[in-house]
Amino acid sequence: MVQVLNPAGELVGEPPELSPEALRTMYRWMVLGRTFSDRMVALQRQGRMGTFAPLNGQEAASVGLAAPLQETDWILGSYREYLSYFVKGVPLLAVMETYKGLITDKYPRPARCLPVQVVLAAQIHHAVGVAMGMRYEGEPGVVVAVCGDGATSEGDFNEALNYAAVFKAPVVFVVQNNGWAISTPRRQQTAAETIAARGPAFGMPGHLVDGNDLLAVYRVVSEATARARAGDGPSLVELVTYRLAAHTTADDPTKYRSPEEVQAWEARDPIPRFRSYLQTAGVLTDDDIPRIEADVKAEIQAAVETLEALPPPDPARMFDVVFAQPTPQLQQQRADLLAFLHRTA
Ligand SMILES: Cc1ncc(C[n+]2csc(CCOP(=O)(O)OP(=O)(O)O)c2C)c(N)n1
Repeated sequence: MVQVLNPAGELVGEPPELSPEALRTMYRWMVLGRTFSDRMVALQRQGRMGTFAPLNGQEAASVGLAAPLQETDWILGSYREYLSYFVKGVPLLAVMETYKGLITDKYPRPARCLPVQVVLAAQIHHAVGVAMGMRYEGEPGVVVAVCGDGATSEGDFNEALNYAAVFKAPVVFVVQNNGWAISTPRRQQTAAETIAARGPAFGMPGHLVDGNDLLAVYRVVSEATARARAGDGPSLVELVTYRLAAHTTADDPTKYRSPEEVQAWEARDPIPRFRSYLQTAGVLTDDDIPRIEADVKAEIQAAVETLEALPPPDPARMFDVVFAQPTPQLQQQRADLLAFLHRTA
């Protein structure tokens, strides 16, 4: 398993070359991810947000897989990848709108992220499609396709990896192995020793990485994207991490896992690990820590205020964003809804 920092934050491997500024920025992203996740859960509990998937515990994985990317690269992820999306340039508001059940138009094209996917592993196929499209168009860039351990059992995941390896698509497949797929433990997902071990069977390298070690994730994803960029084909990267919170706000994890298991992973929390390393290295001062915390809270608060000041959505719009050319059935449904709203106004 690739590791650069041990759980105590001590250097045990070769760190990637990063400036103090870049290290501080990545720390800030991790804190923002945790704070955002907690705030979204609180908003949901207050009836101000829809069902939400917290990412607590997966901040190193989420930041480390996105931070090495270039502007021309894409990330296609699931409902738990929003922190990677923020790093890539998607605004907080786009994700908040999505989880509130609104149709968002706030994904900036230069961020190169497709809207978060809920259908497990569907984004893995799309990622290979985007990568092949870029190759045909002669565009630079690689695609990072992200999913959970549960999604690796989908046919889509396996078909996409097979195709990508055969055609040397410029893709990096990243699996956030957070131990659980709702209540299904990782050991019931595959009889393979590791998910990474399945890479060579598809004809691509497989890397097993400590997903709670930001520097290890950064280094391995950098190497895998460099390989894809050079035309040498895809890689499979397994990030071993843990979902410290519930699957979603609709889940109660105490029904299927022990407090001891959770406590053992809390001791491997990625944020204190990285913070301790940065403090020892003199990159983060005692003043920086509360300043960053206050700063991310203010950024999130501003986004919440913008979200809650938005005018109510136009109900007809949901029919307009399905197809470029709406089908007759959709047009009929749209007309029926508008007539109903008019009658009952
Ligand atoms: C095709 C499909 N089947 C089932 C579901 C229901 N479902 C939503 S999340 C989930 C578990 C996914 O686990 P994993 O891939 O490990 O990702 P995690 O939620 O742990 O990040 C399931 C079964 C779905 N969204 N899509």
